[in-house]
Amino acid sequence: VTPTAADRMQPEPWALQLIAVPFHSAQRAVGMGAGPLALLAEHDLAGRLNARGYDVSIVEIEEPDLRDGEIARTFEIDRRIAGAVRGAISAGRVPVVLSGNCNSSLGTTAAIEAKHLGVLWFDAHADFDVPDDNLSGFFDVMALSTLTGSSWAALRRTIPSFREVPERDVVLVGVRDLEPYQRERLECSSLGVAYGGESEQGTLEQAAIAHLNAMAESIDTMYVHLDFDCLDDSYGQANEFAAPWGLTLEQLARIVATARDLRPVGAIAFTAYDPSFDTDGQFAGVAIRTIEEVVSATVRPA
Ligand SMILES: [Mn+2]
Repeated sequence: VTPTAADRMQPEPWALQLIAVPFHSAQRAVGMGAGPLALLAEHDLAGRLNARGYDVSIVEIEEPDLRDGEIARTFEIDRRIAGAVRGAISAGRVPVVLSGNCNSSLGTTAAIEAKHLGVLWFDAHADFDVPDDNLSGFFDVMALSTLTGSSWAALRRTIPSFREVPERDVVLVGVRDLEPYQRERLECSSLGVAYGGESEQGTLEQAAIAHLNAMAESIDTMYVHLDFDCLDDSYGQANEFAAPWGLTLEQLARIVATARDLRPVGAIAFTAYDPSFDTDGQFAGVAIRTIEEVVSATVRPA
């Protein structure tokens, strides 16, 4: 597969479009929904990227009608994300989504121009529940199963040009905080999984790279999705679900660089930073560094 589609869509690869999606369970600025706003307003993310040579523009997704139900609002947010991502791409900017929740991936991937899109997804969790086995009632635990076509069939198709990504075209890295039913669902799937966890510390990176190499055969463009809780909790607490035995920044940088060398990156997302669990502000600095490293590994300034 030749990576021409993405070459065409990145005429000015130093121009970024930050797309703020400040929602948690479709509520604005609540919990993880406050993360994108804090990174932009309090930690000057745009200024930091500017200083690295990027031309940065920011848009924020507006809050949907609060009279609608949570799930209706969630899909409306995703339809709006798809519009913002499409706008960024036609303006020659690489979309960088800052989202409270991981379901932003549904809108973002819908708008990426690619014949065969692959997904590199970093997360401590699988986000792979389906409505029939989910116990938490937390919609976002179904983000990846919706993206891969196992959940919410009618609603996901309301996102313009949404396409299901085949499970074999997804590499999930750092997943480790799993209920037994969730681990079983992963093991029965075709996702390329590089598990985190104590006994996987020595093999995680190798496994991720092997899965990436296999996935590259069938895709032409990559979407990179990073839930901040993929990182080891020694960096601080990204959100209420932070877990030990996660990725180091060095591992993350090497995996992302491998991905970039294999296929062009069409869009990037950073999700799930909850400032209310980062009481000393330690994780905010880590989040900014993570974004700087992943962006500079994937989007090269001129
Ligand atoms: Mn997640």
